[in-house]
Amino acid sequence: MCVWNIDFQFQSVRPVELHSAELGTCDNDAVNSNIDSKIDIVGGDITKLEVDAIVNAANTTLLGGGGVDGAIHRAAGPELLAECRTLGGCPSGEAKITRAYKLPARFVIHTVGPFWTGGRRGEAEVLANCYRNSLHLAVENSVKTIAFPAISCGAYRYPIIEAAKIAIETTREFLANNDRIDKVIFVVANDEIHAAYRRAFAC
Ligand code: AR6
Repeated sequence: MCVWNIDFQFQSVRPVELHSAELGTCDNDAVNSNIDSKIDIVGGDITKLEVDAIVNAANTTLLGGGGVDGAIHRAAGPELLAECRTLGGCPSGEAKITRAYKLPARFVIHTVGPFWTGGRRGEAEVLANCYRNSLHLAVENSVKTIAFPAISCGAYRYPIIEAAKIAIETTREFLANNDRIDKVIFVVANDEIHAAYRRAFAC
């Protein structure tokens, strides 16, 4: 049995009421407990995090948008858009990396989640690829600490419980096969998403 304490720091420019951390238990073995010690779930604004890389839930143009994409571009400044213009867009499920300019992070990894259309168009695989490809790109760039927003859970309308399962499962699988990432932080923007991640994390 493994036990963990979900690390819960709340820092947000738009405060949302979130419940305090809970102690969870699961029936997984010691292998999972080592992997899970590298995963944190925190509430707040991803643009504030001092990590090696933050992940952007972008669109295929990589030229900015609303939601977390808009927040990242606003906080990073216009040089981010200038670098994104050189990248030629990004297909869904893939990832591209840029510098982070005025952000406290060193890099932004831009990935494009699937737009939810009912689940029969490979949305789950595309979403899993976002996490996988972002983590691979992180390793290629010597990133040790990385923060993800809830990709596709806003404008792209992915069901949150399913998306949280994919985020946690894909990340665990990656960390089980690769020891070059020290910390993966899932940044949750509200109570509903926090609850979904907490549930997915509890096996
Ligand atoms: N920090 C952390 N999470 C955030 C922040 C923030 N500052 N702002 C929003 N979220 P969304 P998507 C959460 O819509 O569904 C854009 O226009 C938000 O509450 O940003 O993948 C792109 O250009 C939600 O839980 O991304 C695309 O066109 C999560 O981030 C499209 O939206 C993702 O919501 C992508 O849609």
